[in-house]
Amino acid sequence: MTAPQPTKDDRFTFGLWTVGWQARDPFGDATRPALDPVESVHRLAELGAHGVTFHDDDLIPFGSDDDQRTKHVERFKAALEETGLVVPMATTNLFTHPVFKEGALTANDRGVRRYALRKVMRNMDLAAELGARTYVLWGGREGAEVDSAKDLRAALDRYREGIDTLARYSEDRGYGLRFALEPKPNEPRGDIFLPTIGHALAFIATLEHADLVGLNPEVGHEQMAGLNFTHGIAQALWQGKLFHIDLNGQHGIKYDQDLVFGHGDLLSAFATVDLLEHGGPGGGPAYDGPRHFDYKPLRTEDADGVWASAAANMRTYLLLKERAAAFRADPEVQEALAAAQVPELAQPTLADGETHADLLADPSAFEEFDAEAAGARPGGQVRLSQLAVEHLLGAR
Ligand SMILES: [Mn+2]
Repeated sequence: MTAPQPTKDDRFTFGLWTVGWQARDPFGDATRPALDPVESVHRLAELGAHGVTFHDDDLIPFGSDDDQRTKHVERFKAALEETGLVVPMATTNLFTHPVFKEGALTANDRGVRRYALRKVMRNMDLAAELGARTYVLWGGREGAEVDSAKDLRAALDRYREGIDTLARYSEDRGYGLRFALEPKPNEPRGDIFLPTIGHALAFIATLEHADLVGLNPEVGHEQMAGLNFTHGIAQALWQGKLFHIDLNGQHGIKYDQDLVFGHGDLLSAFATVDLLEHGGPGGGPAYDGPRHFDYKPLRTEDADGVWASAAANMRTYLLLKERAAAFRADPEVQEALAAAQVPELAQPTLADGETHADLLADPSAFEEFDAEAAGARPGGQVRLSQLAVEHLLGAR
């Protein structure tokens, strides 16, 4: 099989912190040297990426003075100009420095909360300058290990206050940013606030600037909670809230693995790509934003392995995109979908203008309805599942 080559049109993007991860973990030291963000920009461009994303501290080391900051930013801008890479998204590191050990926007300490807001606003200025459209907020330290050490409802009040303040700042400055909350159930905190897509969607509905706030769901984060990622992003799409996406791989309920996309639950990855590429109107794309990879090259890999793993994310996505297109174009799949009555779900349950009184007056809906026959009808689900597996395996 000839491998599809990524191009900028595929809109693949990577966080500087992904390829730049030095593979320090809670039990071991770094296994790779630090990577210059400028080198990452060039290498990712050569591999066919469309853009890069960053936390403030990925680009400008924490504690840099203004002169150093300007130099880091200017070098980065020059690399973007040379390669044509764009910065569609940026985010803030509100988790590494000890100041955030008890939280950032929801820290008990008001001074820490005010400092966190300023740190975000400062990087929003840079994000807007670099042309970013989306600002991600992952609240890795917004949570607790000790329930009695946090007033949970006050924490949600402060979270809401923080997000609304940042949204107002973007509007008042004319930045036009949209904010994307990234749910995660745990790690590094024992329990993180807004742990799943569902919690975050419910929270967003309470915001003053709810229209400017959506989600950045990550494959592994939902799967760490035992949830179906594809179902989660489908609901986010349904509510118009899939503002960004973090693609990676995860093997079920355990620590956050951040594997290469598709290197965890491959069938789920197939369903995700099928939804993104074919879940929209007329079978077209359901999502037109960047395909962003938030993964970590395995700790066992050297520098060459880092770039091979970056390429693997894009290649896997494109292969799954090919497989999903073949699945959708297969007449037997179409027939199996019809046999399983999948298209029928798009038909409203009540007829146009029909009321509950009309439903009560319709004997075919109840009195004459043959529940035994409907209960005995074959589902055809396994056939669909096997067709997907066979397309994935290249057997069709
Ligand atoms: Mn992750």
